[in-house]
Amino acid sequence: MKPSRMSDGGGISRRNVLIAGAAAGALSACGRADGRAFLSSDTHPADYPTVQAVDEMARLLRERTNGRLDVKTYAGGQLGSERDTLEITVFGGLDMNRVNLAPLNSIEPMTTIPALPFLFRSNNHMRRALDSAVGDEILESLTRHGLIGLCFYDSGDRNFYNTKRPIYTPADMKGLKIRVPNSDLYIAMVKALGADATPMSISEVYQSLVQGVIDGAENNWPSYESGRHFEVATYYSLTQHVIAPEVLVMSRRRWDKLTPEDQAEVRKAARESVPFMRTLWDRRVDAARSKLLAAGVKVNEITDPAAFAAAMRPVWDRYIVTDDQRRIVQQIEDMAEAE
Ligand code: GTR
Repeated sequence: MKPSRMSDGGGISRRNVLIAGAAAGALSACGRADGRAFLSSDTHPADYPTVQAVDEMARLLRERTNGRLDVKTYAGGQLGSERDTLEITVFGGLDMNRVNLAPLNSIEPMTTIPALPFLFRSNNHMRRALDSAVGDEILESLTRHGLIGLCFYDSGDRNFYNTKRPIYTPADMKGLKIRVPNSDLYIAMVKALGADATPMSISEVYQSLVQGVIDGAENNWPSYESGRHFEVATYYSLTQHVIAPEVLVMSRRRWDKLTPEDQAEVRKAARESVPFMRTLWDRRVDAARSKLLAAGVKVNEITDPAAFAAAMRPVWDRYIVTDDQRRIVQQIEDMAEAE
């Protein structure tokens, strides 16, 4: 496999070194007797389910270790984009990071699996698959890149939204400039529908929509709402093309310094924050949807989901190339959606 930008330790920008320095300063300021709270990053605001779930994990850790283990999250993208903060996490400037799988796609092929278009048949199917050995194997694949995969969180289904028109068929996508996360897989998905793909960090999307640099993007209801993208891009079309999860990772450098007992505590608390997150997530999706419908967002179902699936299918062949990937994809497809 090609060495990744992150795992080979190359390409770390001066800006990231500065951020890491600031992060380390913040860490020592936390001042625990035995060291410090784990410092974590999240692009979402403090009230978002991913941030709340890591807060719940922190609460469990404090409770079980008498406050010896703790997590402090810097929310709202304060420490930088997902791609930049992941790089910092790999070399140990940050202890933990909650990101989507998209920015990991370029470093580890196994992470592209859950981001394949129309792979999961429902949110339930995604939850079942990732709760099984399949999920463990994908998390484990991160270890060779300097990251410990602790757990997956929900991210619901992603839908296209834009400033121009409702999307009913793949032909309606033609010529639209669509923002995607920094992932070749996402670029290929959007191109397969005949649109232009513009990768950028989510923090730049609102301004880019206002300025007309892009016509639209794709995301779940809660991100469409919390980033205020709906104020500008008022057409939200329910393509549900991807149900890729979020992931919580820890820096392997920090992990290796923990005792096996503390590692077990961290894993356990992370896993136990998952059902908590799912409850918050379901509520948040409902709340975001109701709020945006009331705000006048123009929502539409797509005419023929199979047409979108067929147009995006070549992406599978391009990104599913190893035997391990094929085996996992097959296991997911064979899995029933519910017990
Ligand atoms: C959100 C996800 C973020 C980020 C964002 C994006 O759904 O929660 O972690 O990946 O999408 O599109 O950049």
